[in-house]
Amino acid sequence: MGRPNDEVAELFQEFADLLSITGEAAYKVRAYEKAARAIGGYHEDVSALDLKGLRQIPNVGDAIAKKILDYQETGTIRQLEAVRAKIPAGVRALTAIPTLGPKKALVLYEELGISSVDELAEAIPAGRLEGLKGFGAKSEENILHGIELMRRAGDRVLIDVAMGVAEEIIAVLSPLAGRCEYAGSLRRSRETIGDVDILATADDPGPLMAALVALPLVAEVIARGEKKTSIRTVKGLQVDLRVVPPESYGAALQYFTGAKAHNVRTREIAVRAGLKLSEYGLFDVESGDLVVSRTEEEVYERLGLPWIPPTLREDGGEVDAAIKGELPRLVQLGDLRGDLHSHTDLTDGIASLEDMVAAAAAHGWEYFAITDHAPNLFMQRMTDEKMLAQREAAHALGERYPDLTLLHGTELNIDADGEVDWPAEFLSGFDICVASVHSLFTQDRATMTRRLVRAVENPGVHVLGHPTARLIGRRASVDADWDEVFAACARHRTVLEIDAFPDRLDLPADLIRRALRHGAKFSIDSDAHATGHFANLRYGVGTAQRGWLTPDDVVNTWPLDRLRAYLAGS
Ligand code: DGT
Ligand code: CA
Ligand code: CA
Ligand code: ZN
Repeated sequence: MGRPNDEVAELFQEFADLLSITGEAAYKVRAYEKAARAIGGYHEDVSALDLKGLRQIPNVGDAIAKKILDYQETGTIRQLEAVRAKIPAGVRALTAIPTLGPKKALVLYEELGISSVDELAEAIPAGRLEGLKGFGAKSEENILHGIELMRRAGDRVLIDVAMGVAEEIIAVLSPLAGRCEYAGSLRRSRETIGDVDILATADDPGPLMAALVALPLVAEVIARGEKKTSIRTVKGLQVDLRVVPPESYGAALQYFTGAKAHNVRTREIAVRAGLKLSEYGLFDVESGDLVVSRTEEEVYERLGLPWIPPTLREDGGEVDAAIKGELPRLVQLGDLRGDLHSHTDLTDGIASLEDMVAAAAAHGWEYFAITDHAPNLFMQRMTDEKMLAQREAAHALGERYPDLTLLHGTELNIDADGEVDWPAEFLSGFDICVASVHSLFTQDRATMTRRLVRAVENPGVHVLGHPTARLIGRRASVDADWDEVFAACARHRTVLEIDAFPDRLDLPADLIRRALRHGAKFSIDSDAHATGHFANLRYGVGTAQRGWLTPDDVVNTWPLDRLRAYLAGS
């Protein structure tokens, strides 16, 4: 995805948000939101398209295309600037608080002059909202809880944002460096990233540091030195660049990959062997001589360990497993043969069935499931007729791709009691059914557990989609007795999804490990709503690795026959 597309998408999303705050008609707001998503997911660089080219983008008509031309010429959109002048940025930030919509944000601003999240967080306990129309005690409590959730996510960013920054920097620095890689939490594939750590080798660090601070994405140079330079990007993300001599690269990479707790364990092993491990190398304590440090493999080997994959380095038993020679052969991106969850523009996707299938074929998948939303997600307006027509179209389309098996499926909605949209007979017409929670996220644990288990037990349900329903930094995970849910999954051969969307990564890694102990199986799915979303699978794989999964645990690494046989037993 090109950066200009992201930038333009962000402008239209902001425009939509501001229009909804000013009370603009919902259909108009939605039109801009849809356009924003379509632009973000479009394969061509929008900053290089003319009016005709822009009109080719789904959901982009004349009016929106002209606004993009305006952006190409001026770097902004006139109409957006006009509403920006009326609504302070902090008011828009209020709408990011879960449960606080645009109408309420405007009331808070107009009645109380509140124009930031911090002001609101102070105003509620001070009683300033009392008597304000539309704000009861319950809604105040919900707002405070929402603010808490946002703050806990803190200044950390989602992994795809950090990855985009890291890759852009590495692309520029690589030609000037011997080696250049990202380390830290990004290399460990944590779900959120505090800052980006980049490590490079060079005999003279000067040119690398100069290239970093000269990048257009740099908003501020925090510190500039010989060994380390730190910058802050225009979006507020910190990047630390460390440059080391080639001969200490392995030790430095090991050190700066972390996690801290893993480093403590490896350092203890070194100490017991009469060695000292630091970011500069592995040294003999007595003589002070450098033992090794050029590669990570050498460092681990000298400690008597096999190389440990970064995604396991959290002091979660990986060092003991390494000592015993019991590290898992982790699932890799290249092991995946297909994708079991995707959407088209029949519901909330932005690409047509034809485009999604063409992209899946180009990706080299052996099988690919289209799983548009089922009718109970009312805003998607699905009907039996539309679904059956799509199935026909998919079958016809499948003929064109002899190497790809198209699976026609759906994403069902798990209702309050664990029932799904259609009866068994209709479900049996699908090749695959994903079932997910899309409503009533706050049921108590016992009710939610019963609800999920019921869905898992349904013979027509093959995959439990984004099982915790969390949205990172925006919505907490549902509360359930997960051991009961996972045991049911293993018993009924219902696959647990690892949804690869960067704001979901659901199941999370800790629950994956728990589910693994119950013998459950997993699928790493893109949940793609655009052709560009297949790229997110790398984060799903990273999460699966953090859950210690091997290819055998992940059903979409299996040949289709094996997958079908497993699902048939559910
Ligand atoms: P983040 O940035 O919060 O997402 O997480 P990390 O793990 O990237 O943490 P960061 O950026 O503070 O440091 C990068 C790595 O450097 C960290 O994973 C381990 C290593 N490191 C940093 N400070 C220390 C330390 O005081 N002791 C040890 N043993 N390692 C450290
Ligand atoms: Ca970091
Ligand atoms: Ca750092
Ligand atoms: Zn869903």
